[in-house]
Amino acid sequence: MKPRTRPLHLLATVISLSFLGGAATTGCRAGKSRPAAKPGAVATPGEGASLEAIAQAHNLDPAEARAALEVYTPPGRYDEFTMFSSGGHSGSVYVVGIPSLRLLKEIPVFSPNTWQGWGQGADEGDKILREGSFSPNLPTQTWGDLHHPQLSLTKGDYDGQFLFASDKPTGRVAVIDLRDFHTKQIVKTPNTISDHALFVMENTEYVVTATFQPSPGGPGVYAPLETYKDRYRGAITFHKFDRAAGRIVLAQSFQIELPPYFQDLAIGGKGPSKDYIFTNSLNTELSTGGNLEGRPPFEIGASRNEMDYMHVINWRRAEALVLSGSPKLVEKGGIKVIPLEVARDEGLLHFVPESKSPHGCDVAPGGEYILTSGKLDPHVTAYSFAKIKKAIDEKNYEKLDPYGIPILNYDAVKEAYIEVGLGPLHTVFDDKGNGYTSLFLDSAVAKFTLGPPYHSAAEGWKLVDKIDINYNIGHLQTPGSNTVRPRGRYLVALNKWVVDRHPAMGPLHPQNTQLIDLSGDKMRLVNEAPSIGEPHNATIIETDRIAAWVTYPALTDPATMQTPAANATKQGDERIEKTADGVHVHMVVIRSQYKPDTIRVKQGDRVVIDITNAESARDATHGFGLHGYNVTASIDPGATQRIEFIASQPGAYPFYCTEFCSALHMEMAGWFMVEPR
Ligand code: K7E
Ligand code: CUA
Repeated sequence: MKPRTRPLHLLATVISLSFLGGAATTGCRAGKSRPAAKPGAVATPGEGASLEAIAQAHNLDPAEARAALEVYTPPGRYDEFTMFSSGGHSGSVYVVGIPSLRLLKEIPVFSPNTWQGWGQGADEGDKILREGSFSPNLPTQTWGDLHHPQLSLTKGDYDGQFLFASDKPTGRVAVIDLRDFHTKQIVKTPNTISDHALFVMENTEYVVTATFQPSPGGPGVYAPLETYKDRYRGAITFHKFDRAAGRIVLAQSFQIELPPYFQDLAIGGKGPSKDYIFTNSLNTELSTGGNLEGRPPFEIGASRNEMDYMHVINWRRAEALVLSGSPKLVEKGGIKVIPLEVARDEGLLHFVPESKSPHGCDVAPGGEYILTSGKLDPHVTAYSFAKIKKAIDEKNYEKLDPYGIPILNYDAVKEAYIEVGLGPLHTVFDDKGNGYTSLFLDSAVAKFTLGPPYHSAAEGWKLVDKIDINYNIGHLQTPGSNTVRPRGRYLVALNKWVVDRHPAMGPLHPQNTQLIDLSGDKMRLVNEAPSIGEPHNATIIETDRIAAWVTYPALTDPATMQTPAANATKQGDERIEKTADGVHVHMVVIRSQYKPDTIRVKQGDRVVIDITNAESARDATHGFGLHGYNVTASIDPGATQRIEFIASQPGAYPFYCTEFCSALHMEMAGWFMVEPR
C-alpha cells in the first residue's frame, strides 16, 4: 500500500468551526507551560462524541488538537517520510516514521542483535563484525558508537539504495543495503583510531570520513604524547564506493593527512563548491590533556585559542594526484596517502578562521555558503565560497599555521555573522531558503534567512523565529537537508536530554525526539517520542523512494545478495554429510518444520548448518534458536544462512523456531544431539 493523502481539509474545517475558531489564539504552545499529564487522567468519551468533547476529555488545547490530527497516521497507513536515526552507542540505526514518530525497525550495525540473529552465531553478521573490527590483534569489536547515517546520492539527491554509517570510537564505516536493510560491510578506515564526520559525495563516488582524535599511525602504532605535534596526524579519507558491488573498495580509496587537530564534522560542497570539501576542527592548541601531570585539563587546553580552523580541501585536485600515480604519495594501510607536506605544497589545503570549539559544518543547498558555528560563540558564521575561492587565488592569507598551511583572511571570506543563541551546533535547510540551527545550551532551534540568491541582500541573514526544545538539542534534520533539494515541511529535533518529558523508568532515561512543523512562518512543535540510544544524526527520505524488497528472491545469500547462494539447499535436497572434522547439515525450513529435524554429532565435531528458508510469502520468517550454544539466526523468506561452531559439550539440545510463524509454530522444533567422545 502506498501512503496517500486524505481530504483532511474537510475535517479541519469542521473542527475549526466548532472548536478551534477563535480559541486558536490562546497562545498556549503544544507541550509548553502546561501541567504534566497525569497517567490515567484521560477519559475517552464513547462513540458519537463530538471532536470537541474528545479534545476536551484529553485535555488538549486547540493547538494540540490540531497537531494531533496533523501527525496522526491511521492504522494500516504509512508515514510520508522515513527517518534513519543514529542509535549512538547502541550500535544500531533506528528507522522511524515521520510524522507519526513510530519506531519501525532497528537495523543492527556495529553491535549484535538477537532478534535478527546479527552477530549471534550466523555467519553473515559474525563475519562482517569480525572483518570490520578495529584490529585483528584485539577482540572482535562488538560495540560501536554510530553517529552519522547518510543515504546514498545520485546527482546530489537521495536514490534510496544505500545507507552509510560511521563509528566514532574506532573509525569504521558501515554499508547498509536498503533492499533488505542489512549491514553488508564494515570497513576499518586505515591509519586512523577514531573518525567522526561521514558524508557522501554527489554520486556516492566516495564515502568520506574525517578523523576525530588524531593518530600516530592507526591501530597498534605507538608514539609518546610528547611527540604529538610531530608524529600524530588527522586525516580525511575517501572510501571508494563500488555501487554495482555495493561495497567500499579500499584499494581505490585514498587519504589526505591533516595536522593533528580534532577535525570533527565535515561536508562536501555542491554546485559552485563541488570540487571542495569542508571540515571544521577544534584543539588547534594541540593540547593532549594531562590534568594529573601538571598540564591543563584537556577541555581547557583545547579552548584557549579565539579561533579554530575550518579546513578547505580541493578534493578534485587530490583525486587527480592519486589517479596520476604521483610518486609523492605513500602506500600505507592498503590505501594511497597524500602526506601533509604534499597536501600543503600542492595547494590542496587551506584554512579559514572559525569561532572556537566549532561543531557543525554545513553547506547551503546551492553550495554558495558554508556555515559553521562554535559552541562557545552564540553566532552562526556564513562563509561565501566565491570569496574563499578568490582569497585562495589571490593568496590573501592572514598567516601560516605551524605546519605551513595558509590561513585565509577571515574578513575577506566571511559573508555573515548571525546571532542565533547559546550553544549553536548544526544547521539544516528547508525549501524556502531558510536555515535552522540547533542551540544546545538554549535548548532551542533558531530559524534564519539565507542571503542571496535565497533572499534579497536586505532580507538575508536575519533571525526570524525561535522555538524551545525539550531539552538540549544536538543534531536536527529536515527531509533532504543535505541534498540539492531540501523538502522542508518538517524538522526533527534530536535531543540529548529527556528529563521529565516521559514517565520515569529508572535513572537511565531515553533521549527525546521532537517533530516541528515548518509549513508556516512560525515553527510549531507537533509531536514527540522517546528514542533509543543517542540520536546523533539522522537522514530523512520519502518512504516511497526506498527501494526495499519484501522477500528475497529464492535461495539468496543475504551476505552477498547472490542468487542462488553457493550454500543454498533446495527442497528435496536436504541431507547431513560427514566431513573430515564433523558434519555439514543442508537444511530447509518451511512452515512448520526443519528438515532435517534431528542432527546427531560427536563431541568436538565442527558443525556447519546451512539453512534455507523455502518460503516465498511476505513476512514468513523462521528463526533458528539453539539452546545453550548461544546461537540464534533469523532466516527470512528466500534467504540462506550459515551457522558454524564446535560442539564442545555433550548433551541433548533442542532447537526451535523463534518466530511465531504458524498454527504449528510450537511444533517447529528439533534435536541437536551431541554424543560424548
Ligand atoms: Cu553528536 Cu554529529 Cu557526532 Cu553533533 S555529533 S550532536
Ligand atoms: Cu517457524 Cu515458528
